[in-house]
Amino acid sequence: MAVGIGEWTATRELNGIYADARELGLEANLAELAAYGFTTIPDALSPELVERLIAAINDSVTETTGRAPDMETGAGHVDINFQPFLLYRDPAFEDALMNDRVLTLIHYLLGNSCVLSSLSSHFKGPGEQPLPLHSDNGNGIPAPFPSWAMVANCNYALTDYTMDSGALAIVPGSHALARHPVGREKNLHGDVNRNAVPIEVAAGTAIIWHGNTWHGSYARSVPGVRINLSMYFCRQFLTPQEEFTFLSSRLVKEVARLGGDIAAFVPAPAATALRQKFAR
Ligand SMILES: O=C(O)CCC(=O)C(=O)O
Repeated sequence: MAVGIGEWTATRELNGIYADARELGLEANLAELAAYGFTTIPDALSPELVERLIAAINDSVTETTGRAPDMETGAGHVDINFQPFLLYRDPAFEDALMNDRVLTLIHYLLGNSCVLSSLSSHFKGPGEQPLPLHSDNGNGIPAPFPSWAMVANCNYALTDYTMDSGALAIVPGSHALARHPVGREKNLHGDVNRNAVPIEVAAGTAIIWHGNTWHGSYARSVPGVRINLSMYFCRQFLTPQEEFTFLSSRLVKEVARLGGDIAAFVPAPAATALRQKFAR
């Protein structure tokens, strides 16, 4: 029988998060996160939202590489084309972010005060370069890592993941090692790390991991493209990576009110809306 979750003072914040997880049917996911450092939620995104996200990411790829993606062959887009700063590009990204099941697991890992660090895509065409295994505790977090997560990641598969198609790779249990991989431990080709496993899942699946967990992705050896949406979260005291997060919205509004140029400080739709508001 499941325990009745009380107003326990020793686990004050966890009580509500655990209750949410139970209500959303996520208790097995909590066990997987604790034991293996990662978990998956099949059908986390509807097929319609997957399509909207792919269209918005393809627009970004077209803009940054100068070529529209060829979904059938992937020609012209070799290896990974990293697409950063997607949050403000299209409302589809906000819809993907506001996912109850994903956010409950992220809160379990990072606490309710966590913040979104970045929203990006690893858009991958055929090629030979895998993304080497790493922990997301980059950016100056030295080993030994704490056992609790400083950062956490949700990787939405927007196309089917198989090893050949360039799936995510994870080393189960590596969160407990509390350090970065070194030397051949990083390898996903040649002298490979034999503890790495391909996460073979259908489009629409969310893969969530503890920031200590070693992961990377295989090279795509077949025609076509593999597309993900990567939502990276961090504890409140770390600096987020997304554009504009270091700015005070009140200050930007004040500059706009006084007729100053705010183009460099907010996304284009927000700049237009603010200009219209203060032109009245
Ligand atoms: O899906 C991928 O290609 C790798 C994702 C990754 O390494 C990351 O988001 O940190």
